Amino acid sequence: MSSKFDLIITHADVVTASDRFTCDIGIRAGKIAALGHDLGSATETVDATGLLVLPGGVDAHCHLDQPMGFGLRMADDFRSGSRSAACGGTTTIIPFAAQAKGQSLRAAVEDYHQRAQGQSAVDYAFHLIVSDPTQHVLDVELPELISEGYTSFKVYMTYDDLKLNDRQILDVLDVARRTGALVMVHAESTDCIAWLTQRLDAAGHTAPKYHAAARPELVEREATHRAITFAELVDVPILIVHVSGQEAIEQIRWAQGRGQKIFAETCPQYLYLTAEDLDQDGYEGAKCVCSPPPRDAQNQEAVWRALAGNVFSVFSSDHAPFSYEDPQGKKLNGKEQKFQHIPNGIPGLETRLPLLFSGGVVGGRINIHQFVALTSTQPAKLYGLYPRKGSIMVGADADLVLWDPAREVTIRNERLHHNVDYTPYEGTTVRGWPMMTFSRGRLISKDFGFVGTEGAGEFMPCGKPIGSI
Ligand code: DUC
Ligand code: ZN
Ligand code: ZN
Repeated sequence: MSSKFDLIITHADVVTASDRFTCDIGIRAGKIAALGHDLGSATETVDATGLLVLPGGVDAHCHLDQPMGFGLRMADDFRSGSRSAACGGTTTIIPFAAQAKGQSLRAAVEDYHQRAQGQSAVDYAFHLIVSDPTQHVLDVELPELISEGYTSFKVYMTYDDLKLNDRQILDVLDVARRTGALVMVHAESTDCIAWLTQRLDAAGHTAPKYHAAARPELVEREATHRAITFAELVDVPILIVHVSGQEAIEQIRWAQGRGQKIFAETCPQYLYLTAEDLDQDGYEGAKCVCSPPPRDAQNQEAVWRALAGNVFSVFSSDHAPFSYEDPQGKKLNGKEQKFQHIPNGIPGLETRLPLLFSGGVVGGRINIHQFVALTSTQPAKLYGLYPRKGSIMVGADADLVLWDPAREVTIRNERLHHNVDYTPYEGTTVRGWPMMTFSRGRLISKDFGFVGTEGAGEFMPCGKPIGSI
């Protein structure tokens, strides 16, 4: 093999989940081929002086072009979503192939592949959403799909079109125990939400701010505890997604303290938004409607503390893109909706890394290795993509971010690359931004601009999870 590299990144201040060292990075055929000094010649050289070099971000919870029903449409497909990811320093996305009730899981996966095929600028894998665990799904489809590389799936404890009952959750957990797959749980108590929603509606409390009142912390706490109990009963690890605050964290800490393998994820909205953001003039609060809802400043601090204390393994965006001025989005059918009919979700693929870096690393709450672990290494491990993704080592994909830790940026939607007409973080100033992003050695974003190729991203089957708390 010739010693010539396709690309050498020189003076790289490399930061991984465990190490920091300075070297040159030699890249050949999309892989990291050498880490060292005086690597010889290359077709192209990039000088990384003054920048950190991080493994590309892995956003393990985002929704793109997910079939919705109810006249709703996600604003981002794989093209715009992956563009936005690239410009935010994320080189791997894991959205969801969602089974509709009555649909075969296999059909949902095939449909989702068609939506992704030839569209994504970054590499991608799929989680499954299991909404209809028939005997055939449990005995045949799910085990087959797991063996083909769809090794994680989400179950919902709320949302009428997606939720499973307790018995169904146990059955699905049992498949995970037998196959080694990882179940992600959306933990909110559906009956409590329905009961509260009815009372609020009857009292005429229908504005966006009542979304938070319909889903108080105890709703999340109860479901989190129930999910943990089910996992103990079945004897299987689970991952609780989008944890919003103190009460759910207490349940997770308790279970982890007892030696149970309970993994957890949180998201930028629980660090930067509060329920007050739902209480803006007019209907503007709809822009921040997501579930679980943002809480308050004390809960934000609780989430920061839990990040620092390694209660969380994963930091994802939960990008669920619905435009504000869209009759298929937040203003469904062209009208301001009662809170219970506002589509849940906010955009966040592009702002995930800067928000955590700025508040966490610059803010002195987590160290830089925790930042890399939460945003790249641990999701890659838990979802079976490591070591191809999630680290900087010889043989890994050359997915790299050249990160300027001093760059101050005021977030403006007009500078983002998603297809959503707002960002909930408009006007927020952060420090730290990805200045160059490489996907398998190809430059895909530079100086706030997308320079990649839609369709160059590849689908990756996932292996079994590796991870510890
Ligand atoms: N909540 C979810 O459960 N999924 C998508 C977005 C949201 O807010
Ligand atoms: Zn969810
Ligand atoms: Zn989600």
